[in-house]
Amino acid sequence: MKIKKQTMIVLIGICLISFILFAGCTGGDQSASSQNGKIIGIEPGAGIMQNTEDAITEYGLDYTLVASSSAGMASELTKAVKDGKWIVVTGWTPHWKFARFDLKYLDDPKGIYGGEEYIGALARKGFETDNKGAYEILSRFHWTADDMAMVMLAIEDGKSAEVAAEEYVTAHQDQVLSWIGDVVGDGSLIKIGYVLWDSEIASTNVLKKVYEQAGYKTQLIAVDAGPLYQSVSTGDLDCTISAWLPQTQANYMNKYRDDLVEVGKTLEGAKIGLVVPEYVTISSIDELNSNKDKFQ
Ligand code: PBE
Repeated sequence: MKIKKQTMIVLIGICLISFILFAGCTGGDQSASSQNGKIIGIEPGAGIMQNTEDAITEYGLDYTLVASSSAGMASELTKAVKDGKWIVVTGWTPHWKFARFDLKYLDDPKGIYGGEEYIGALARKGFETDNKGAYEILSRFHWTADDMAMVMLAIEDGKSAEVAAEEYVTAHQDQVLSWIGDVVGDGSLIKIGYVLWDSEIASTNVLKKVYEQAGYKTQLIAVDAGPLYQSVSTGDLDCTISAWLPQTQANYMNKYRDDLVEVGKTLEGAKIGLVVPEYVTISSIDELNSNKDKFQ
């Protein structure tokens, strides 16, 4: 009887342990198959992050947007491409990644990411009257995606932003002089705000060189997109050429439009969206859910 009792206890124990293990395994399996896919993003304040949250809602994506930075996203992409792994990132053009890797945008049938974007120049109210010459240069600053790509690639190849911008300005004096026109700077300080996106690091450093050639002093101030719009609207910053519109930063623009000046377009034909390597065999955001296991 005694032995039987012990055997019973052992048997019940084994059953219990097996049950716990089995349930654990099944639970584990369930969570693996219901695990969200990952979209590699950049810093939370960027317009493209808001657009991507909207895309997740509108398309009902079983994906988590992972916050990172412009540089972090690029290094994740570089790693994945090296290993031939599937990856989806928040991407934009102009950007050197399209020159470095074979990439494509996923179709966006709902149009969440807008169509063609432009990069705008914004100024504080009063900048034009306080510093007419500097405002005029800003209003004439206009170049192409290819121009910008030259500077971005030079930086990506290892040059400092300052040197890459200097070389661009030296090699494109006709263009630079067309921006400067007959403005003779009075040595005053222009405070230029920007966000540390590769595209804006390139453009803002060029603008800085142009202002310096025209006879101004400059200060570059790197901030997130939200504080950037806010600081231009309060007048703490004179200007910026980091505005992606009409869609990317619509949230910020809607909030601050009345308190700042839209000076003009510095570049047309920009684009944002979800970007994957060419070897990823889907072509639309609609196909992300059925392939989420490959994007984990
Ligand atoms: N970007 C690059 C920015 C603008 C430039 C697309 C990351 C954004 O606000 O999302």
